[in-house]
Amino acid sequence: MSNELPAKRRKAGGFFDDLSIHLYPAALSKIRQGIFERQIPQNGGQLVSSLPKSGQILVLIEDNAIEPARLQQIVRDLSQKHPNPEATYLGMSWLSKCLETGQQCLFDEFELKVSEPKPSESNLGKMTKKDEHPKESYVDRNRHKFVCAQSSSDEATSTHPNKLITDELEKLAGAYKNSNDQWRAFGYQKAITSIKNYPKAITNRDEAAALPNVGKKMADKIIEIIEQGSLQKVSEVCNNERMQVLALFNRVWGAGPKTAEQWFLKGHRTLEDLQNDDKLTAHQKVGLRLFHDLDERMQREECTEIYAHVQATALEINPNLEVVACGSYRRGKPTCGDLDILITHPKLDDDLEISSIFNGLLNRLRAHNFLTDDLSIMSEGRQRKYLGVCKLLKSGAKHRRLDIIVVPVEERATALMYFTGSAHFNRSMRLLAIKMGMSLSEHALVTDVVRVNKEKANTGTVIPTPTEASVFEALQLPYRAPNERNH
Ligand code: TTP
Ligand code: MG
Repeated sequence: MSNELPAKRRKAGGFFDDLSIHLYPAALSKIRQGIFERQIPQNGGQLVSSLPKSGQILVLIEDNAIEPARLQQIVRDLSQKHPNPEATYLGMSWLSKCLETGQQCLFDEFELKVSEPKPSESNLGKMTKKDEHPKESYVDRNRHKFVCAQSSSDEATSTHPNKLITDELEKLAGAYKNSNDQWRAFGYQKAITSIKNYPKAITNRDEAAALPNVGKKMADKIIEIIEQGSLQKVSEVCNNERMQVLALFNRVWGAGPKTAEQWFLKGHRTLEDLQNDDKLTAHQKVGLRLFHDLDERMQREECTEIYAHVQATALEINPNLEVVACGSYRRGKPTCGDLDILITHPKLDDDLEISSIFNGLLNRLRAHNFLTDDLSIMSEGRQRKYLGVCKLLKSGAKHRRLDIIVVPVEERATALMYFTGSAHFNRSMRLLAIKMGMSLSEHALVTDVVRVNKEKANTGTVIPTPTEASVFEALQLPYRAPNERNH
């Protein structure tokens, strides 16, 4: 407790609730430090002034305007001088993003991994034109480790030798995610990935504890699963009323862990209770009304029928349209949560024409009574996007989520990449692009982006990427077909 600032300064229920945070002072300006020291407790977090030897702690390190090599050095030194298996190192930009968005953002892309020192470490950093040793940059040496550099079919995912262990741990990770306990969910997820990547069946505690991201307590759990076939903690955590209600509420389309928690705190316990809540958003009302249909993943064959209907309707507008079913469908999954359809044509460049195709298609689908509920209709840059619900025109058909996006041809490949996913694959590719001094979005791959305080100070130069293969090529990655992107 001696590490903690007075409890009275902490506000319960904020988005940093339950997080113990240490602000590492190196490279952190006094002004930013002052702001963060006020904001963390105001939003429920606990500031810890020195690094504890054990226990969960988020160590935030300034990653703003700091040389990547220096940042790596700081993380490495810290982890050696203050070894704590439960410490998570994040860039300070995670904190800025949380404060900006008013929510606890995912740790994923902000995590600062501890890498082994390498002989040419002075060459760490972004690969830019100014790089003096471009042939051996940090990114070059580490590119193969990025998820987007690997085929998902290469991964030992479904049949790895420790599946019993990861299945059990995944139940806990899921329960923590549903209850907005991001920290625990993140810790379990990292351990699960590490176990999945281990090629042999784990047989003893030391072997388990030697795995990256597996601490002593996690190793004990692994041994319990090996010896007992299951983990007592799973039933303790998952079988209580709160967790079961949160798991149910998380399945309502339009609700996430935060909303689920708020509903629980209001006293709601069942879907009927929610129906009487007059504070539901329009999306949540649709999610609730169509709960049983939208909660179920569709069989691929049903997706094919929905796709065929949208495609045929679009081709009535213009037979040259390219209509691609993306998302999990394009990645070849046997079941899909929704259907994501991308539309363009080889000359589509005029904003009026983009809108006309978009509106014309929606009007036709509405006239067929195929679209039953609109969730959002938006413009994102030059792209037009529809999120809604459809139902096949046959008896017994169920309501299904449908997303349609119409894009100009110059954004075709990056939009196709984004909309095909998976989300994890996309995150990894965006991160690699950033490390290479570029920026990747559904709109374009851009180079020479200058960032000041993580904000883009210039918009950079768009790299022409007419095909998906050209996006991979520009990032110096081997091409991966959609069914290899199921990470
Ligand atoms: P989704 O339809 O949400 O995902 P999916 O099609 O992969 O899976 P599901 O079967 O559950 O529908 O989104 C479509 C794509 O959009 C997704 O594959 C990748 C991209 N995407 C992101 O990159 N980040 C995100 O947070 C989301 C929600 C989607
Ligand atoms: Mg989808």
